[in-house]
Amino acid sequence: MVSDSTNLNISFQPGPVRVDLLVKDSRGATSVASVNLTVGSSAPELSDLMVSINKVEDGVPTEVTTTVRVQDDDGTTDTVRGELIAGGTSVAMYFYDDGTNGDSVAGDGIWTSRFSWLVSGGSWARVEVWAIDSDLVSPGTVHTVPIVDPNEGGLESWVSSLGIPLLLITMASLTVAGISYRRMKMAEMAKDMQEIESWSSFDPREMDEEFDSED
Ligand SMILES: [Ca+2]
Repeated sequence: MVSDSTNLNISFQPGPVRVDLLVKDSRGATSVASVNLTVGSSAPELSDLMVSINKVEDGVPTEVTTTVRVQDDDGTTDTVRGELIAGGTSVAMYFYDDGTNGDSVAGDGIWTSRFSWLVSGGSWARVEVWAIDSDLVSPGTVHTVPIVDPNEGGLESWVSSLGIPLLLITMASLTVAGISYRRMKMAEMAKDMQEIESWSSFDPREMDEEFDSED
């Protein structure tokens, strides 16, 4: 006996369920009816897919931890799987929520996959994860990670390998331009000074001599 009211809200675990209805009238006569139901699993939902790295180097084995939160109302999700796809190849990912294989807390709904990634080719590594609850599969959730060339190492190293020398070259050429401008100015000033000096070297006695000779 679960209820004697006309309305009833009750949750069943997945599987076959039989509901018996007993009706008794005022004279005590009874009648029984039964309904058989099969209760399906609630569909699991995934959220908060997180990858421990924000880029991966091409051809360099990298230990990566991937976590995903699984919301399953009846708690019957038993399998969380994924795929790591990069450069046209696919690697199966296995997730755990039992406190092993990198999973920090058992049974907290955070499922973890930790293994060494080795990707080559292409510019993106794609992680797709889904949960399986008996015959139900959740929609996949996807995360992408850029693949970088280990020799270049992304934008920051581009800035330091090319950007900073470029900046130094620019500064150096501006300095050279500044120096030649100043040299030019100095040369002009020197010329002016020579001219002024030539005026000051004017000897009035020469004029006197000239006057004298004319006399
Ligand atoms: Ca966990």
